[in-house]
Formats: sequence, C-alpha cells, structure tokens
Amino acid sequence: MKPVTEILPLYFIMGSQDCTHDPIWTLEEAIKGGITCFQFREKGEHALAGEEMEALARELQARCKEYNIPFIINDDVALAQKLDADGVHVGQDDTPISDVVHHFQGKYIGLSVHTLEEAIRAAQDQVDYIGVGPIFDTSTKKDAKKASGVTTIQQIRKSGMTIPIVGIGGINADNAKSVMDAGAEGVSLISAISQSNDPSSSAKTLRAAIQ
Ligand code: 3NM
Repeated sequence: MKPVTEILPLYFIMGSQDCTHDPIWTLEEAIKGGITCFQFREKGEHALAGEEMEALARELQARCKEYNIPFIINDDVALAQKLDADGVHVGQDDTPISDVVHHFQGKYIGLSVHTLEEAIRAAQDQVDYIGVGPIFDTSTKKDAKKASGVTTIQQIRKSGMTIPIVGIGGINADNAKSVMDAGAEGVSLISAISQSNDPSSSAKTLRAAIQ
C-alpha cells in the first residue's frame, strides 16, 4: 500500500452523474493525465443504483488496478467490502467512523470535515486523511455548506495537527495552488475533470498547478 500522502496530491472523485462523457473513458484519460487516486461517488440526481451501479464500479476499479491507482468508495461501506476496495471515504452523517475504522483495517480511510473541531475528532478516530471543504463555491454537491476559503485548512495546521488533508469544493487549476499553500497534501475535485472535454489535459494542468 502506498503511503497516504503519496495518493492525495491529485485526488479525482466522480460518479456517472458527474460526467459529460463516458465515465470509463473519463477515468482512463484522467489517469493518463496524472491523477494519484480515484474515488467512486455514485450519488445524487441521476445516479445509478443496484446492479448497474455495481457493474460500473467494477469497471472503474479494473481501470484503477491496471494503472496502480487506489480505488476508494464513497459512503457505500457494503460495496467497498464486497469489491475489496482500497479504501472508503465517509461524511459526518454517514456510517459512524469508528465502525469504518474497525472494518477497514489496512485500507485507506477518509472522512469529510468542515471545522477544526471535526478535524480534531477525526485525528482521534485514527482516520488516514481528511477532506476539508467546501473551500470554494461548488455546484456539484447540492447540499454543500458555505465555502470557507482556505481558512479551515490554515486553522488545522496552526493548531499543530499533522493529519493529511485534501481540500475539496470548487477546486480548479487556477486556485489549486492556494489550497496546497494553506497546508494541504492534495486537492480533490469532481467537475474540473469530469466535465472536461479533455480530462487528460485537465489533469495534467492541475498536476502542474500544484507542483
Ligand atoms: N464534498 P467540485 S464539496 C463531494 O464540502 C463534495 O465536503 C464537498 O465537487 C464538501 O470539485 C463536494 O465539482 C463537491 O466542486 C466537489
């Protein structure tokens, strides 16, 4: 298993509902462009369910395996266990994090946090990394909280916590560097790649922006 800080720099998230083009093609192109991790997040309006969702997850997982990119599943703990995913990412209102930590020993465990207090609890719960957001305004997650800019990341770092961080929400090639400068190990994003007509080139541009 790669060290968690190695997989965080360019963390691509998507489900079929987020893609302008075919999701499998989008992921392959994103991998060619240099993403370091992939999270399957089939959620919200127009998301697939049941067998169709599982079939897509398996296809995407196979692409990740081929290129040695970690395959992480959002929220759906049962699917993550069934597919033996490399990790699972949950939100504050999903499966209790203590259960996830217990069931996914040796896998990557990520938790979404929105405040310094939630970050402190996450570190106590021994998650591998936290997703801090929304940093900027996003139209991808309909129930996203108000954007906080990079302030929360700065607060977490000022407090002395070293837990690995990825920023999330409205991140693109123009603002990605500010997220890294605030103290994050990486940027996670959906639309900047999933809605691109050239996901490979978008990923490349993002990689250059954060280096
Ligand atoms: N979680 P985009 S914001 C999935 O704040 C998600 O926890 C968020 O999509 C949070 O890169 C978000 O297109 C959406 O803005 C990110």
